[in-house]
Amino acid sequence: MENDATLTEAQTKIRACDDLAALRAVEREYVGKDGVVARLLASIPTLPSEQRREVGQGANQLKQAVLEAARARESELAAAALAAERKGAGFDPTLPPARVERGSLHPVTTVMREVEDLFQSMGYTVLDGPEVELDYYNFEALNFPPDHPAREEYDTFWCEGKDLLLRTHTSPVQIRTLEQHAPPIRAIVPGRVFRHEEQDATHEHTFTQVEGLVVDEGVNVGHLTGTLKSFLRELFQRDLDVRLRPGYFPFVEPGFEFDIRCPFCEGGCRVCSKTTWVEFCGCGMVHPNVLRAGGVDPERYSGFAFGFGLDRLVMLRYGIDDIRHFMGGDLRFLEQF
Ligand code: FA5
Repeated sequence: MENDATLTEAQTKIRACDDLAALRAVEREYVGKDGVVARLLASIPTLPSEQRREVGQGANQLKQAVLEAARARESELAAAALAAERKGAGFDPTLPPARVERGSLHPVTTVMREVEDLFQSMGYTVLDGPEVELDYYNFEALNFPPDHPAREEYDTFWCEGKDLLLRTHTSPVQIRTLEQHAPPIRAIVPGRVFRHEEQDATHEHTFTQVEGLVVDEGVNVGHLTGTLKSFLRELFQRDLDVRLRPGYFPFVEPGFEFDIRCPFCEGGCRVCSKTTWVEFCGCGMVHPNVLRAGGVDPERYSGFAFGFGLDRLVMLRYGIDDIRHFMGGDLRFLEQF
């Protein structure tokens, strides 16, 4: 009963408000920190226990009703303000709308999508894997036993507990893919990787790699080089000279470094450090131990894998001289794409 009278009083005051500031003041008076409702709730502990429940419920109902009335008045005020603005001389419906700023795709995203499209057109599936990875997938199942010196080449960000880490490459998804899919497998895995490295013009602590994995009967090195050459031809729209050098990665045997002839020069430039060759990726034939770790019989199946750094490819593509631009957040850089 008492609350009914309070509510009627509040509703009258609310309806009388002509602007938002007045409305907020009435709201505070009733439902604010020291308002009517707060005082009602604070009185509960002093009441006889049989009255407490009723008073509590009453206070909450009062609060809801006041808030509802305030919202309704707020809508009325907003509608009235709009109507007034439209009537006034200041409103010109023929003016163009305010310009909406539109962003653009990051160059790494653009090239990533192109790479995905190219591989999909060659029958590859695009897969994904976790960025926070287990030691098992990042190293052990890839044939890096504990304390193997090759682990040192991947300056790892460890999570607490030593079993979890930020993946240092996309290769752990090789094992995850072998575990989940039976051959024939033809997949690429683009994704972010992390290394605790000194940053410079070509090294970031967070960068993007694209892993490739093909496993089937009778796969050989010719398939590996043919695939990478076709991919690069499509990407650069011309044939580039390539070369294979021996390279060591515990999860491939034999392992190679795959270089491409510098797309920018003939006699040597800054991009290729005057050598005319640019390192493109690490690759090789999937090691039998890796196939076994993924539950695939190496007597029957063979495969190739490669992993390239997408950021460096994007740098080559657009002639970008410093990898740090990618995550620098400088709009003068980003707006050029
Ligand atoms: C690897 O990460 C192997 N997982 C690649 C691989 C896959 C080999 C499958 C065999 C089979 P590597 O550490 O060389 O290899 O890195 C591969 C590419 O990532 C490099 O060629 C380079 O383009 C890029 N990369 C490496 N470190 C950085 C860095 N700090 N910043 C930017 N790009 C980097």
